[in-house]
Amino acid sequence: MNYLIVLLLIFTCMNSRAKEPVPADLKATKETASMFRNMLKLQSKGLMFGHQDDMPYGKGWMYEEGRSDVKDVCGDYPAVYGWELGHLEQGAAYSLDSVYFDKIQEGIKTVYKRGGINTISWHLRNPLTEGSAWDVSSKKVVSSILPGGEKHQVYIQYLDRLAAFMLSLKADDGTLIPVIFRPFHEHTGSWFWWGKNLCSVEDYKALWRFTVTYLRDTKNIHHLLYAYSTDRFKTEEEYLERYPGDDIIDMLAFDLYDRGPDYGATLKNCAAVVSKLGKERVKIAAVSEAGGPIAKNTEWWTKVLLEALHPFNLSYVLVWRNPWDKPQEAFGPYKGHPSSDDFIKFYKDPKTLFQKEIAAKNIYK
Ligand code: BMA
Repeated sequence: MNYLIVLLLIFTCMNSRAKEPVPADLKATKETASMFRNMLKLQSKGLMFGHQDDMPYGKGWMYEEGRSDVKDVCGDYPAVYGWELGHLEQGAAYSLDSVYFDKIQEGIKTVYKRGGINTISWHLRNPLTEGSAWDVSSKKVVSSILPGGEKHQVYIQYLDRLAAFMLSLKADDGTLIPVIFRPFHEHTGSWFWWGKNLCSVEDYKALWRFTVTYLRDTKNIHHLLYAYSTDRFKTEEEYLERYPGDDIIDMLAFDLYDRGPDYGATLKNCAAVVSKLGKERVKIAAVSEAGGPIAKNTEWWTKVLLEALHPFNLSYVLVWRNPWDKPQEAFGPYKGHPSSDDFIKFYKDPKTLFQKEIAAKNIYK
């Protein structure tokens, strides 16, 4: 009998291992697969806090080693760090937000050492007109860069530069550092050249599929998790209208900024949809960008953001940057900010997770 029980136990263990969630890229590196699995697991433990460009600059400072506006306020770093690669595609030395790409490389490595999570956005220039990501003067941009299009080779060059950057993200021992890559975001709006009114559903999906296939199969890149990230939406159907497929996406996310009194309800509705879909499709669910009027509503952190997201099992909420040169745009707290006391409450709430707690979870193992 004992023999049978042991066999049964072995079988059950093997079976449950076989069912462990895996990233869409079946060749994902070990560390990337661990990050995916652990991020999913962590969703039921708490909501990670993220901040865009937390490391390179903050309110009134740039490149101060170890500094972070978030840490200046609550004593801990964010768990998730957002980075921006716009202008890398042109071979520039620094991003559209004036951060040197070698600083981003170094920073990503530091975050990995700290045990935090890196996520990358890409406001890439318009490859047809050579304008910015916000140049919506032509509806032909997406079709022009797909295979057979007149600007396909330009886009290939963009991707080659992106690939070289991704492949340079290595730890001291040569391990490729897993990152969440979030291109073509807010496509349910029409302010970027890849937006809703600027390309067809088919072309948007084809853009995603071409990009991921090229990076994975031609460039042999297997340390990325891919995030699909809309702007505000009302229904599941609307959310999924341009979804390129479970075989290339790992994270279901949305961006939502507080622009008025309906924010809490809208945030709740969007969070409910992505957490439900994430559960059904075994994908990470997150709020990939957020921001509120924290200077005016000094209790925004607990009374608006946390209040709305508390009921859900989401991976993280990332608030946008604190530009060193545009104080009116600061979405994170900083030393002396009127919302600091409330941010400390938000930090101390058992629901939120910051760097120290995440480091203890060893998410890359
Ligand atoms: C936007 C603004 C811009 C910035 C861009 C890319 O939301 O913050 O100033 O250049 O993101 O980070």
